Amino acid sequence: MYYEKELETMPLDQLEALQTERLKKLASYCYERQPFYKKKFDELKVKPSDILSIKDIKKLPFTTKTDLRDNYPFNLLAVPKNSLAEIHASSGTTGKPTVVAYTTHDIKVWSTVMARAIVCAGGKPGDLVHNGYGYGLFTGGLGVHYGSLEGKFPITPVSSGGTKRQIMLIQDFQPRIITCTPSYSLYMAEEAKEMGIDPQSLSIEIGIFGAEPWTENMRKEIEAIWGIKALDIYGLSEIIGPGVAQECAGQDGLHIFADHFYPEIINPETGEEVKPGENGELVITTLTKEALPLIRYRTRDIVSMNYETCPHCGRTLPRISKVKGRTDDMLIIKGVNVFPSQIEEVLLKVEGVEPHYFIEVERLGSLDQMTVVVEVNEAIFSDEIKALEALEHKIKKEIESVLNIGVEVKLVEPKTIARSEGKAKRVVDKRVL
Ligand code: DLL
Repeated sequence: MYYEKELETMPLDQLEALQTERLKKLASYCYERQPFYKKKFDELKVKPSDILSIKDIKKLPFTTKTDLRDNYPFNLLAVPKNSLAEIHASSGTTGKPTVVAYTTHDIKVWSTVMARAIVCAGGKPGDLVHNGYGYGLFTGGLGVHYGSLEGKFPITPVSSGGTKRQIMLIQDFQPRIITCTPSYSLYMAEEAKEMGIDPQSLSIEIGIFGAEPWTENMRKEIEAIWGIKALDIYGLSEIIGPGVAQECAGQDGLHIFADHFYPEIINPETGEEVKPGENGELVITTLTKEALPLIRYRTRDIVSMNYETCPHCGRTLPRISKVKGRTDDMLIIKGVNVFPSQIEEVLLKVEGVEPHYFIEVERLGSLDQMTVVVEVNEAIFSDEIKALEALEHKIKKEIESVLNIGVEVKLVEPKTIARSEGKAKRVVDKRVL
């Protein structure tokens, strides 16, 4: 099933022609309406008329999160503030947030790509959506909301939190689709069990999970606990929100809606494009946005790209891999690059370990010390100390063989690690760097 069949299945040469046409328009649009881009183009001595094909995108400048911060709040707008429809802001961990703005046209694009995403995940018009993404400045809640209205999926705008109440509503309303972060879905399942309800007995068949990294092993856990198909959705506020890319039931990469969001994968150090299949930083150009279009935005997310037509669903829209990490959440421990996802992948293979963990990094003297804190299930926890120690040792060895550095592992009692209703915090870095 497709939402916009022609656009989702067009031959790649036609897609490229559409991207070229849109990029040419975009280059002029940004040059004329965003002084920030005029300045950048002029510095690089590139003019909109130099853009003759999508391949010429390489002539254009990159845009970074810092550029957005420097232009806070409205200096990057391409339209007057009074013609906006909606303004969001992405949570800044330090300093000011970054502003995300939409015209009515942009909201329509967002609604459409989100409707595509729900259909791509297996949604059929009429399916009830239980939306557990937070509403507010975070784009998760409203993005799914607009897509549901557009695609004619009745929606319950539950937002995040009030977990026991969410379970009651799922039981009573019987939605087919649930949307929330993968970590929140685990928390919900746990609360359901506490209420004496088996999550598998509930009506949910499809989960559309994203907004944070999650591994294949995490997917298996979630699918088993809920008895559902768990599909990955990717997006970021600066580009539009959720609905940039979506997995189909083939679970082999996320179809990126490349008629609206042009993807490039680059080596984050050199800025050069990497080959299909190689890992690199995802860079996105918004081909159709009006309020705040971005050219070659550096997402910092690490993915690889697959341009083959999907054998499962027939979409030609290229596929990005699951996000493997972020250039800025890569930990450098004792000089070795470590992504939290590598640790998650190992942990969730071990029998008796629960999908709740975090990674603590400290500096002891001049040495980095990484401790993986993970919950074990009741059965293991009530075992003898010896058995616990043996498990700790086993996990330590397995992580060390993947990372090639020494780590500490600390097993903790079930339900002692804080649960997340949104994006889970996996790393506590106590080093003063
Ligand atoms: O998280 C938008 C979103 C909402 C996507 C709901 C999917 C579902 P931000 O808060 O701006 O926007 O955070 C964007 O979150 O650059 C990634 O690092 C991360 N992220 C988003 N989706 C995924 C995913 C929303 N499926 C940042 N896998 C992005 C891994 C993801 N990381």
